[in-house]
Amino acid sequence: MRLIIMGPPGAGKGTQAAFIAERFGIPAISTGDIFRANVSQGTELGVEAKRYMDAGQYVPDEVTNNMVRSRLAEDDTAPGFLLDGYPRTVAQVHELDSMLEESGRSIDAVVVLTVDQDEVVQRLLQRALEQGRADDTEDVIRTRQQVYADETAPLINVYRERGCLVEIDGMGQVDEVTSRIFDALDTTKG
Ligand code: B4P
Repeated sequence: MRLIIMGPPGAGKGTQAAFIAERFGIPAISTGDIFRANVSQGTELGVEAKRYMDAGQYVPDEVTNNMVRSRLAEDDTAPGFLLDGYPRTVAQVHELDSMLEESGRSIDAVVVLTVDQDEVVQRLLQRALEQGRADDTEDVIRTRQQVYADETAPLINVYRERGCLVEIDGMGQVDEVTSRIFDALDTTKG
């Protein structure tokens, strides 16, 4: 399975990505996690990414695309992969298309989690208490939501037109959402 999971900040992408990856035996590749790992290791990439992440803005496409290109070249992606949080812009969609075309691969399904905006702000404020992420303050969360609406929401139509969109209600308990995703993906696989 080659999958993408999308949704606004706090929709539960990272949470559900772990379950999907385990179920299908594929790596979950989270661009947010890779950036955070670089930030905590103080790499050049981390220093650059941190400036954008702390402000709730997207890291420039070129930086993100190069990072994903080298990750998708690793051997563990041969049986499939789940991209969590990538692509996030139309330019990233085009770049991903060419990366996949070069390696003779394609995406099977794009899972989109739909959620209530105010509810997810509460989730993220709760995460701020538990994990202390720098981009989980209320102001930055609202900025991230706006950036998502402007830059990423239009991608839903791109994948709908390609016939691979799987829309999932992301509200409710974590395990309820997981079941909805598994049911939908089982149907998709036929
Ligand atoms: P991400 O790490 O992708 O951040 P996110 O949108 O907050 O999603 P995350 O996966 O962490 O949270 P989730 O919804 O699972 O990106 C962070 C930043 O990195 C971006 O703002 C950007 O700067 C940069 N970046 C990443 N990718 C990029 C790209 N492609 N291009 C440019 N820049 C990029 O979960 C949120 C919380 O909700 C968790 O605490 C979870 O426990 C909780 N939760 C989940 N499901 C729940 C449920 N059903 N009920 C209650 N709580 C739930």
